[in-house]
Amino acid sequence: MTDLFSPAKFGAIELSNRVVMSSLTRNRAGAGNVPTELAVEYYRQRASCGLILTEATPICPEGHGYPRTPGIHSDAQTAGWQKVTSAVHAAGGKIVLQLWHVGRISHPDLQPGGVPPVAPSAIKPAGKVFTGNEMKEFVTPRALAENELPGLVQTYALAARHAIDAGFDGVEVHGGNGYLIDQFLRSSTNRREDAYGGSKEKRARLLFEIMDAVCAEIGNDRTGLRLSPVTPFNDISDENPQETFDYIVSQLGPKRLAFLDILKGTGGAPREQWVPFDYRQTRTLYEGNLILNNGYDLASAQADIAAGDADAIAFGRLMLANPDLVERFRRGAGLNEANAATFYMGEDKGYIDYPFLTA
Ligand code: 8OZ
Repeated sequence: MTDLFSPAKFGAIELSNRVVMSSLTRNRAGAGNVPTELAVEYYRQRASCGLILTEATPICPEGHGYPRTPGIHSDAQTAGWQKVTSAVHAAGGKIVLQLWHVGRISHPDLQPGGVPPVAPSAIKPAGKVFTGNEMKEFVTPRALAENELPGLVQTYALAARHAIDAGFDGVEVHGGNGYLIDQFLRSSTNRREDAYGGSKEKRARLLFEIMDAVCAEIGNDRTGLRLSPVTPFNDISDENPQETFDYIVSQLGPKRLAFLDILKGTGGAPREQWVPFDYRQTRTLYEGNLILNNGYDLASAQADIAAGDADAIAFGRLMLANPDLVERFRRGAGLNEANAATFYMGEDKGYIDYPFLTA
């Protein structure tokens, strides 16, 4: 029977179990946004899960919107990631790099040349952004011109190539959580009147071009995608999420990606506040390996795997706080609590010092 501890094959990537480490932003990169030795240790400690999805990693300088997020656009960053992938592989794990561009979720203080960030449309997000020193109001982004989009697509493909050069088993394109690709997908942030805005087909066009370019560069069997149909995180929404995302996932099947990774619900908000969305419909419409994420524990993860609703389950807080989560699950052992005060920024504390089981 398929259970959480059984192996899986996602395209060219072989997982020893179906416990996935979710992508987690930790804001601990070193100078030049290069992953540090601490990152090597952090990921090495978690190599016993079936698959590690790295923290979101900007594909270009304009893709940054938070301090100390490691990139994949310089040689030094690629070399830094190489140390991470070597350590994870030596420990028997698999690791995929999450490719990220924040779009409008940035600030001139975080942009090369101090210019406004880019987005599908010039719509300012509500709220504030941490620039490294202080919280500042978001600004109105600059709408990307249609003739800039082929270059953006190629930037994703180049970053995917750098990821393979750095030894990753594959990449996950970050198409969720209100960042650039999601800003194109969802109607509240995309008011374009060209071939990349308007109907769901046009809003999804950039995503499909990016997926095709990345697949052509590194292989569909090493390419995954993260989507989050209903999270309002980063001031985003869609007029009809079920229709938009049913269309998207039905078009993705034939691309034969390694996996699709869906963030259910709204991120941190309680289940009662989730915008209704039928994830079983996603399962039916998407022909391929499906990772589900958000708020799972051992029992609910086993239940969804046993019911065939997902092929693997991704854990965020639990993987953050329990480097040996798989072993703890196997034994039914107690779990460390995650300390939210050390999620973002800082150094080793709350990063590489969560204890393993001792016996
Ligand atoms: C939390 C803080 C900063 C970034 C995401 C990359 O939600 C993120 C993120 C989450 O995908």
